Amino acid sequence: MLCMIPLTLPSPARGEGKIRSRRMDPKKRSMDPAVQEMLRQIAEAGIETAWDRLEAQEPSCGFGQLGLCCRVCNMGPCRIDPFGEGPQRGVCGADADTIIARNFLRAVAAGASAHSDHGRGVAHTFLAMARGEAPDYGIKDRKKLLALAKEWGIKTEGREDKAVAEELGELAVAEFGKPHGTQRMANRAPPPRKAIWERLGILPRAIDQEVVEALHRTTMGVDQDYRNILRHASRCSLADGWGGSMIATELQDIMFGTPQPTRGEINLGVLKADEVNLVVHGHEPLLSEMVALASSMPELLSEAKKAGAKGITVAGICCTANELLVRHGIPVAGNFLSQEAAIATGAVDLMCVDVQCIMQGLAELVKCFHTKLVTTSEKARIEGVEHVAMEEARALEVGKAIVRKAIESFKNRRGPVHIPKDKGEAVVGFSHEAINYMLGGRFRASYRPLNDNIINGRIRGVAGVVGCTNPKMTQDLSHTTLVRELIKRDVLVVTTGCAQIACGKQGLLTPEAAELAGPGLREVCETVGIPPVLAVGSCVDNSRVLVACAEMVREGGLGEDLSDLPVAGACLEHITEKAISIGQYFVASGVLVVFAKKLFPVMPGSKVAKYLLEEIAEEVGGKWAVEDDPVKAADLICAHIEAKRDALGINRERERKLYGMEDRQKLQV
Ligand code: BF8
Ligand code: SF4
Repeated sequence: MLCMIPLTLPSPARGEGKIRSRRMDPKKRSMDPAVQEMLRQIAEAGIETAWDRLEAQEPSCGFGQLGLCCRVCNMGPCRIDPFGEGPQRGVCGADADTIIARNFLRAVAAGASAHSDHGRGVAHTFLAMARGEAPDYGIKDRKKLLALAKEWGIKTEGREDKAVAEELGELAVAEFGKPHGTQRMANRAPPPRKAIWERLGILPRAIDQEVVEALHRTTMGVDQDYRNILRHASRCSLADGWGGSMIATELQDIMFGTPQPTRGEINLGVLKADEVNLVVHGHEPLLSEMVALASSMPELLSEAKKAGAKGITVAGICCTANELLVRHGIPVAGNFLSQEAAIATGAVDLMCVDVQCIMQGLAELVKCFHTKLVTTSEKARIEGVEHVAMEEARALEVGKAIVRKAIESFKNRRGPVHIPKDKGEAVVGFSHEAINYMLGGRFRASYRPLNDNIINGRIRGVAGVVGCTNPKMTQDLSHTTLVRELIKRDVLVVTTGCAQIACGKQGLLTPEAAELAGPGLREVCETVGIPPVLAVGSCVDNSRVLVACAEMVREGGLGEDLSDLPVAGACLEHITEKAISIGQYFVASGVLVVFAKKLFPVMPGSKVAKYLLEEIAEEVGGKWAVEDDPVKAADLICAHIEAKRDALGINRERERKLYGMEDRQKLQV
């Protein structure tokens, strides 16, 4: 029996959870054998998980799922009958499309806020570092500092690095709330793309302004033209992708190092029975970098040994994990749906969380184990959970205090732990710079060889497979099925977020996975020594994918704009509003984006659906597509990629080759 302390959840939910857990086949809940193993343990102990809570919520509200529920004012809540029999307008007169579009824009605004507030936090710490007010942080990638400074018109010659960084930090902080002008990072987009944004009036201004305007427009009685509302969704999301997220990525690289290919291990098997296990969970690397640093300090290692542990293992969950993995090869315990399973191993001595994707259910769950849960961000506290405030002026000290708490907690272990053996090897850290270098040949880093291999057809195109793991789907199944299909068809995959962790668990992030790729992609991977699935980082690192796409255009031979490229994106297990923002900024950047049909919060057949799935392409070149089946999603992506190749005129070579042997033999007959 795992659970030593009675849960405080209402008994019906708990009791039902227990019965359901026993009934529900763990294989339907997750394809990850480690999570399946833990789900069996959890069911035995009668502990509830996100899957049980989902079942308790079912059937999910159909109005909400289709975006038809409006609660923006107190004449409502109002809902539109999707079958046309009940009310077709809210009290204010809003119709279905206005309501769906408003909900969609609000999701984008919330998602953009999450990424961008993370970015703002990084920018503030960066500025404090430059001013000497955050002494534990420094400049790890000087080259990137100087390159970004130059890009932003900051004088670098004859100046101290810290002076350059201070000016850069001030400009970065200003990107969030400057009264005039547009996002500096948007200048990285190819000129025709920027021209489209300018023409449509969606070139993003200050990030805060786009979010505030989104909330204003969607209050009762303001914007009532779904197209106009959704154009602002584009603008707001662009402030995320080409603004807040990109700033987060760039400044984190300067402070913590730009990822380079490095080895790592992924899944619950990274936890160690005889070591202090400290799990960092959330999204911001600011504190977890310090925790990781502290865990390797001799004084703390000797304290751990005195407590009877062989060492200290720091492992990550969610995007904090991805940040540490791609920069330092620090192991990953799991993705979003693994967070409860990690605690249920009984081997996690402390879980330290920052912001985003942290289940409140953890606070109850840890009561069943010795695990100590600690919140660290003023923005994200949990009732009843100890708070250790992150302070940038004494960050390493805070990191050390957290490691000491983990060591203390290790002493309270209550008997045998249950750690699944599963873990996947991975080679990760394919930043734009690393791709440039790896694929760029021996003499000069460039995207030329990547472009050439796309043009010659060995690589058909590039697809981003990104995002969450949703308990409404079997964990990891859609992501990894899609990835396997794509690489089999010679499509190079780049991945971020929980999808990246899903791929890592299954060994898809190794060079050996090239065996699963089609002959063209395999040849390229084996020649260069890269995996067919490139791990790019966290969800804010989707900005790296934008930069890589812009670089492919700049390199030449694949068109003039991002929308000309044979590329696409997919997120088939999405949960968060952040994923909607990411999807929208890729669409507005000219890319096809595929989401699961059953998770897409837009009523099929509505005008909003028609706009997002079709008409928007006439404006921005990109569009959404919806598909639940990952194999069919691969079909969609490949058809799109081939259509782009046709338009570029680079499929001619292949057609001539196809005409070769067989047709000649026929002619001879
Ligand atoms: O930002 S992929 S579940 S962890 S939201 Fe959350 Fe989704 Fe995972 Fe990272 Ni991204
Ligand atoms: Fe209802 Fe209109 Fe108020 Fe929404 S804004 S809750 S549709 S009255």
